Amino acid sequence: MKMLINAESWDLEPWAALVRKARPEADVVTTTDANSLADVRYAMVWKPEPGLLGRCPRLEVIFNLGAGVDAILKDVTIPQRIPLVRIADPNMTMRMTEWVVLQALFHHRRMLAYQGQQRAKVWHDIPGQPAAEHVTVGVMGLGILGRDALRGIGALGFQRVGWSRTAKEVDGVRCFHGEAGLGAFLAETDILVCLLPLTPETKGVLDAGLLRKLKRNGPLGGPILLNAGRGGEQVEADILAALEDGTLVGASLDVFEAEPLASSSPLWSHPKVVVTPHNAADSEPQALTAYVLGQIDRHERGLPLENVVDRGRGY
Ligand code: NDP
Ligand code: OXD
Repeated sequence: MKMLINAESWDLEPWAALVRKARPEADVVTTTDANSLADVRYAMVWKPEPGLLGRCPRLEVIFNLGAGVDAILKDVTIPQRIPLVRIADPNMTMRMTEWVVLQALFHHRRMLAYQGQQRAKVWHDIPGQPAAEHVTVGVMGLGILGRDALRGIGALGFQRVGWSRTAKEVDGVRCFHGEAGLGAFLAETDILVCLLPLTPETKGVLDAGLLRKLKRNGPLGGPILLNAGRGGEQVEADILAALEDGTLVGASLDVFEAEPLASSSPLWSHPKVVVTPHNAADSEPQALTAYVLGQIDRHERGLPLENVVDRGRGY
């Protein structure tokens, strides 16, 4: 089998070495001239250069080395007939759950304030710490990542609500769906977690109008926003304004409208904001290579590929 590996700004050699080690018979290429691409059957890619995949005449399956496919779907030259498989792997899922639990607890336990007190050498127990059972975490996106994050959050005793496009049932979680369910979902939410894919429908969804619908009289003094979905889902000017006027009391953002986040962005030094560099759920080469090779194995045994993206839906 011949495999192409291509990823914007990544060192490709460790990935190629992993594939060659697991499949010594594999012909792995990272070069993109016509000769190299002629017999490529599988492509393992992350934000590949536009037009590249359309130049592989014998391509059978594309493996997107991430869960989100918004970047690759921008390339309209990729033939529709080629299945696009995304990552859905326990290693990545667990990392995201860690990020959500960490950030939720960070705000719940008022760590921004305690860090400020520590710097000022102030010994003060801020009164009114609510128990987790009195705080509701609401997750937008009840997919692989959203459901596992809710599992992790549930283990700590928080109340849980979730919102998705279509109706869902998740044990212990009050589920809402669609435009009609959004208002009621937000009205119950103290800590809002966005784990939505970026699509035309979700672009800019985290705006002033939505933030104003979050629960106003909750035990944390106001709502908190955690976004590890995509930066295109948030309106950063609205988030900053909401933090100023008290519509939000804190935020943790892993993704941004433009990445890397510009040094001029006020988010970097905002006292109520935690910034992480789009690494909530990093891609670990060993785990993701094993996932891709497992899928190729299924494909070659005539079994259906898993986690094939619905391009019409956009995720
Ligand atoms: P899934 O495809 O498994 O789940 C997506 C969920 O979003 C589904 O529940 C879906 O609803 C819901 N959804 C999609 N569109 C809408 C909409 N218009 N309204 C309401 N709900 C909607 O995705 P994953 O859980 O695997 O990943 C989610 C996203 O997380 C990725 O697309 C990516 O952007 C981001 N991500 C970020 C990472 C990081 O490091 N920051 C790492 C990995 C992923 P339904 O179930 O009804 O279809
Ligand atoms: C992903 C990401 O989509 O890392 O996997 O953002």
